[in-house]
Amino acid sequence: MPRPETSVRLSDEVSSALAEGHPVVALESTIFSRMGLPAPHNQSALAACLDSVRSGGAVPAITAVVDGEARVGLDPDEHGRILEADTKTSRRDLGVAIGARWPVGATTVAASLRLAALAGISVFATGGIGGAHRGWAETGDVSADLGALASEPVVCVSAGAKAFLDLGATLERLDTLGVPVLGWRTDAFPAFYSRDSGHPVPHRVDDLDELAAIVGATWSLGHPGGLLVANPIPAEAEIPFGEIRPHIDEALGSARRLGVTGPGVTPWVLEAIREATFGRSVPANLALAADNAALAARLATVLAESR
Ligand code: PSU
Ligand code: MN
Repeated sequence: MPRPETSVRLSDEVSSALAEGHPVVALESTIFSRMGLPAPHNQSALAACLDSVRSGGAVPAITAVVDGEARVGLDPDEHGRILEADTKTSRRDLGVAIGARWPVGATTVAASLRLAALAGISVFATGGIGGAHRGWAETGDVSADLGALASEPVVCVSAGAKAFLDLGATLERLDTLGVPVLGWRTDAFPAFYSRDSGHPVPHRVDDLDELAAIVGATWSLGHPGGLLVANPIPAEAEIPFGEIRPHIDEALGSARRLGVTGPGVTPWVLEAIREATFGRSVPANLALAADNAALAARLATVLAESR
């Protein structure tokens, strides 16, 4: 069967920014949905990320499926659709979401990287990527985010990976897949709420021009996929790993006992951590997401200038 033309709808703002060579930063939508953060914090996170991208001089492009249409860049009156969304859409689900005309599909990192690549956007920001879950050797639960990073030519800025993963195995898998992992002003791979997971990053970068040069050099060598920029949570918002780790262990233990598996694990564990930290995990989550969006905007600006 002949493949039909790719159809991803870009907002007017995103489409003119790209045409004029202005910096654009793609954002996912799962973290802004009810599955990422409870209301009203999801709305605050969305506002903070949009604001960070704009303050950094770039145009934000939220990715999602809305009324069966793949979208890059949403109008403000559509933001409510994302905040209310309860259908997680990974890269494998995109064709289903469009073909079966889902009302709303909140895109994960994997799906967002695909839509960003189709739109021609080269910088993306999120909170933390998915990766190899603890016990992945038995369950096989390794996020499609990793495969997408390996094949979609987009730089992903994140605060490392989700804190409750097997971060050592996640880094090993990124190595196997050939994804460059760059620690932004850090030697340690961050663990979302915490600046140091205990695992080193393969490379540290301290300077924005150098970061842009590394991205340029990587792509000039024909690297088919993306790069991961690991940006630790701002120090003032951090919950140290030693402090959050027992809560993570507890949350994962109860998820297992209750039979929560697969894509359901993340929303469930995030909520359990929020309760265990008396809500402290929420401002931490907001701070790191906004900081990633700000760094992504600065990188997109330097990359746009160098083109
Ligand atoms: N990290 C968070 N909250 C989230 C996610 C990550 O703190 O909601 C989402 C992102 O959209 C990420 C997805 O791409 O979870 C990965 O899910 P899975 O492990 O099911 O692939
Ligand atoms: Mn999974």
